[in-house]
Amino acid sequence: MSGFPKGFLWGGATAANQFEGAWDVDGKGMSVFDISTGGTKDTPRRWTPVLEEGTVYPNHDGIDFYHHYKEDIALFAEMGFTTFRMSIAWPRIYPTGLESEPNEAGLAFYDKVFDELNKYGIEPLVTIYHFETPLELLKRGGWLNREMIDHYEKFAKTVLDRYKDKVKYWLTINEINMFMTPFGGAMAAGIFEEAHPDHGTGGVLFTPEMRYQCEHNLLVASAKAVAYCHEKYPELKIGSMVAYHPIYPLSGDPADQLAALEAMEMGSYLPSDVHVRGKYPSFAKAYFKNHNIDIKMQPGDEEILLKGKVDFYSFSYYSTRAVTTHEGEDNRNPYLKANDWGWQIDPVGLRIALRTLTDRYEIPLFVVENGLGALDTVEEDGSIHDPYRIDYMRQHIIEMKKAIEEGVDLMGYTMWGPIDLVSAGTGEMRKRYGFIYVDKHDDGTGTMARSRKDSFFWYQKVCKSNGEDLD
Ligand code: BGP
Repeated sequence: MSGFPKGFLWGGATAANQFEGAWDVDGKGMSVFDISTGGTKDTPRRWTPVLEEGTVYPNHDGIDFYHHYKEDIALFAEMGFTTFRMSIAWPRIYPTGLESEPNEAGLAFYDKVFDELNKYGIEPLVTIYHFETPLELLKRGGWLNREMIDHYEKFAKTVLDRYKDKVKYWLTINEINMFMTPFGGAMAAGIFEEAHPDHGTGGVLFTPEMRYQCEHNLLVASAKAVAYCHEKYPELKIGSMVAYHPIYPLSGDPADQLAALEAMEMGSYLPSDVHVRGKYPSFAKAYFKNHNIDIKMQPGDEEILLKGKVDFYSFSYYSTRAVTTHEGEDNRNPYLKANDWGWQIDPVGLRIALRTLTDRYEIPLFVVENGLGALDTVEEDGSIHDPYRIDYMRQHIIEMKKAIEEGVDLMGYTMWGPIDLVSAGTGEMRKRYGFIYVDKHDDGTGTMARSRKDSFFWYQKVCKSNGEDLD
C-alpha cells in the first residue's frame, strides 16, 4: 500500500507576529499587528494608531517564542517534526522598512533559531513576509505605493543572502490573496476602518481598484524574490503561499455554478496563476476591463512576473464555503459541520483541492496551514483532552493520503499553530490550535508555561510513523 512518500515533511506552521512577542526588543520596529487590540469572533479588534495606556495588545508578548525558542523547538523535536514553518518579522530586520542597513540584532536572533532547528534535523520552511508590514511603510501608503516593491526586495535579498546555507525552503508572501479582502485593508494599505458591509460603515473604502493594485504590487514583489533566488541560489526551493478557499455552488443551478467559478477565479486563481504561470490569466484581464479597474503596471512588470515562477505551490486550507444566487437562501453547506467560529469543516474538500491544483499546475504542492481553532479546557490535574482536534487532523491527513495515492505530488504538511498563539483574524488567544498549550490569556495574564495536550502524543505517532499510524 502506498501512502506518504519517504522524506515527506511533517511539522507545524507559525508567524512571527503571532508568537514571538518581544515586540520592542533588540531594535525591532513596529508592525501593523503591534497596534491591534484583541477581539473575539463577535467583537472586532481595534487598530489604535496611538498605543493606549492599559489596553492589552496581544501580539506585543505573543507567547514569547523570542525567549522560549529552545524549549519550544525541543518540544517540536520530541513530536518528531522534520520541518518547521516560521516567518521573519520584517521590522526586526528593517525597523521602519526604510533603513539602508539591516538591524544586526534582529538577524542574529533568526541565526540562533535556525541553528537550533538544524541541531535536531528540522528543516526550516521560512515565509519571508507573513502580514508583518512595518507600520512606517503603511503610513506611506503600504502596497498602494509602488515603492513598497523596492522595500520588500531589499528585505527579501537580505534574508536570502544571510540564511541561504541554513534554510532550503522559502515562501515569498503569506496568503497573498488575503491582502485583497476587507481584513487585508489594514496590512496592505493602512486602511483600518473600512466602509464595508461586513465591517460597519464610516471608514475609508478599500475599493476593488485599490485591492487589485495592492495585489499587483505584491505579485511583482514576490516575483522579484523568486527571480533573485533562482539566479543566485538555484539549489534553494522557493514557493508561493495562497489562502485556498474552495467555493462550492450550493445547487446544480448553472447560475450557482458560474457564481462559484467566478469567486474562485478572482479569489484564489488570480494570484495562483500569476505565481505558477508567470502571467495574468485572461479572466482577470477581462474582469478588470469589464469593471473599469485600471491597474497601474510598469513596463517590465510582465517580464518580472514571467521570471518569477515558483518551484512549488503552497497553500493554507481550513474550510470550504458555498455560494448561491437564490435570494434568501442560506448559503451554509448543509452537509458540513462547523467549528465554534463558524468555519465549515471539510476534509474531503482538501482532497478535491489537491487534485484540482495538481490538474491545473502540475507542480509539487505543500499544505502549509490546516488545523482547528477551538476552546480548550485545562483539567484540574493540568491535562488537556482535545479529541476534536485529533479528529479534525486525522480526517484531513486521511484525505491527503488518498490524494497522494491518486497522483498528487505533495511535499509536506505543516499544520497551523503547533503551539497556541494569537489569532490572526481576531487577535484572541482563546482560539487555540496547538498540540502544546500555552498559559497565556486574553486579558494579558498567564505564566507562559507550556504543556502537552493529548493531541501532542497523537501527532508524535503520526510524524514518527510517516502518517501510517493515525489512531
Ligand atoms: C491564516 C493565517 C495565519 C493564521 C490562520 C488561522 O489566514 O495565515 O496567520 O492565523 O489563518 O486564522 P485565525 O488565526 O484567524 O484563526
